Amino acid sequence: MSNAIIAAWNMSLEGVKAACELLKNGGEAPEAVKKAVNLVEDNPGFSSVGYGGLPNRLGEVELDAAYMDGSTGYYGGILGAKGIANPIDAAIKLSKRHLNCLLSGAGAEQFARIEGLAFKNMLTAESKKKWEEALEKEKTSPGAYRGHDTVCVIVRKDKHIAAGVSTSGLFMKEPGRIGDSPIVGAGLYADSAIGAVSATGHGEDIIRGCLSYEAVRLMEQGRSAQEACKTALAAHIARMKSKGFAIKDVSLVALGADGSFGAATNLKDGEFTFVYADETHPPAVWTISGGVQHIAAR
Ligand code: SD4
Repeated sequence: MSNAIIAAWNMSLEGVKAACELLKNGGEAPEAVKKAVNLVEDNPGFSSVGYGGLPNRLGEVELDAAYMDGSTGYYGGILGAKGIANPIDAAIKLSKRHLNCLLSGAGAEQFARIEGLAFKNMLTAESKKKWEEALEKEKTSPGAYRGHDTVCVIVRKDKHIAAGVSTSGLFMKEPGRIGDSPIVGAGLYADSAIGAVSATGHGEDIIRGCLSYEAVRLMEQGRSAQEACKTALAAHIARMKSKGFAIKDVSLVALGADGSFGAATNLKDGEFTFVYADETHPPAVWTISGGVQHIAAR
């Protein structure tokens, strides 16, 4: 099966390019996930992930990240950790463990220290400024801030599929709030025999639908990556609507073991971007138009 990478949001483009090079030079799927995610984490221009991430209400950058290996079923993740320069590195290291592989807060930080991972102050002057402005704005218009986006990367190298995510979560979140990203089945799910899916958007609504697992389950029943994403999201929207509420922003990206890829969103046409690359498609930004139905190159 051919190699491929899909990643949420156009901020992943440089990371995907670097990960493609790595695969071409003999690198394996986990290293490619790490590479693509690290480049986003390290870039303070991407204010929703890693260094320069958007802070919580107290002005602290709390990081969520996870990694799942589709061949072993092992996963690792950190929840609400502070100061770990590359949260995905901690998640990948934790994924070598059978138990104690999902660590929160101080425990995750202690693990990262023992492993010798780098620490730094993740709050840049720019993200501090955004936080101060949000506090100011809130005095007149509560909740008038936007900002989130998770780097979600799925790599298929031969028959091996792996997925990784990293985020600072929702801007101005309550301290201690955890989103979908480090929750296996919600923020990501990978099975090399079937495929992998990863989610971005309002974590609470993604968790409600166990959306990454649900889309992988649909792939197992024979749907392509695209059909699985579209069906899982549409069914979740309908189910929540029947309970009386509209879910907020949710987007999915997927790779199938059958060579398919797909994405779905409930954002407006063109608002959700993702990066895709395989042996015949060089790394490029794509978008969705026509609801969750059509994917067009951009
Ligand atoms: C969260 N899902 O913490 C993350 C944020 C995100 O696009 O992906 N936003 O809920």
